[in-house]
Amino acid sequence: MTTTDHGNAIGSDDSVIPQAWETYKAEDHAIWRRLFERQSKLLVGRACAEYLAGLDQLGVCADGIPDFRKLNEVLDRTTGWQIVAVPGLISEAAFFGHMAERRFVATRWIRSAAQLDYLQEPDIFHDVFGHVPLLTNPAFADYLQAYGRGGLKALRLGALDMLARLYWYTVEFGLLRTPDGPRIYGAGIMSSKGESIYCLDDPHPNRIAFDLKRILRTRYRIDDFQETYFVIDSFEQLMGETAPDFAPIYRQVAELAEIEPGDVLPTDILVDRLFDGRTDT
Ligand code: HBI
Ligand code: FE
Repeated sequence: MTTTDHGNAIGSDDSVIPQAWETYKAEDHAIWRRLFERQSKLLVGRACAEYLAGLDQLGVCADGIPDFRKLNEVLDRTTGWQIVAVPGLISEAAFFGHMAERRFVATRWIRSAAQLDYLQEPDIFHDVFGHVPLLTNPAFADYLQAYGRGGLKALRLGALDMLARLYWYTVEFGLLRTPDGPRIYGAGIMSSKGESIYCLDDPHPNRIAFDLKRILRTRYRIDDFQETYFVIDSFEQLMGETAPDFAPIYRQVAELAEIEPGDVLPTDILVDRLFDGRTDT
């Protein structure tokens, strides 16, 4: 079992705890405010409209660390999701079990001023600012619940390495195609200053049209910005394409070679070219 910088062994404590919002100190709220102000400026014209609408609806703002009780009132009225607080990384079985029941697990600790730009594991800014706004979107909310159910099944089938790539390349690092160009919906990008600029503006990474089997074969980097982003057309597409039974898909994909993070295949549709008005052939 690995111990992380934050001192939690993954899966060592799956308990749901109170957020204990009253116990945050002025410094904690000040860190939230710095992070919120920095990201919310950057995300205009970069984050997808669904995300920005959710942020607004939830009342997540620069005032300070949000109180889960208030967020849960809004979520209850919109998609029926709830946020539950956990001490840190929890076991995969517990993580997917909550998700399958429309409960999103969020950490309650916030990074220190020295860790503003890089974290090895999620804190409340990543979890709440990055993930929670899209839980107000009905199609995304259904996708995440379906992912939780799929996660429990993948655990039984021994296919979690494959399925975890889908989470990574959609929920954490996904881009959405819009008439104005690609926009961010992935929480890992949303909560990162550097990557929210890099993923859209830098010529280096590949931006490839969503392709389920292709994603299940693609390794990912956890130590640097992504080499490849996958671009969906809509959250309905994401839900539709991941609705089928994955068991036969896992068997097919297991026979195929893995794809390295930066590889481009002849069959890939590069989205930048579509926006340039050139063809993808
Ligand atoms: N626990 N708190 C927490 N947050 C996560 O994002 C998380 C987790 N446990 C397991 C897990 N993620 C992963 O295995 C998934 O990314 C597949
Ligand atoms: Fe995350």
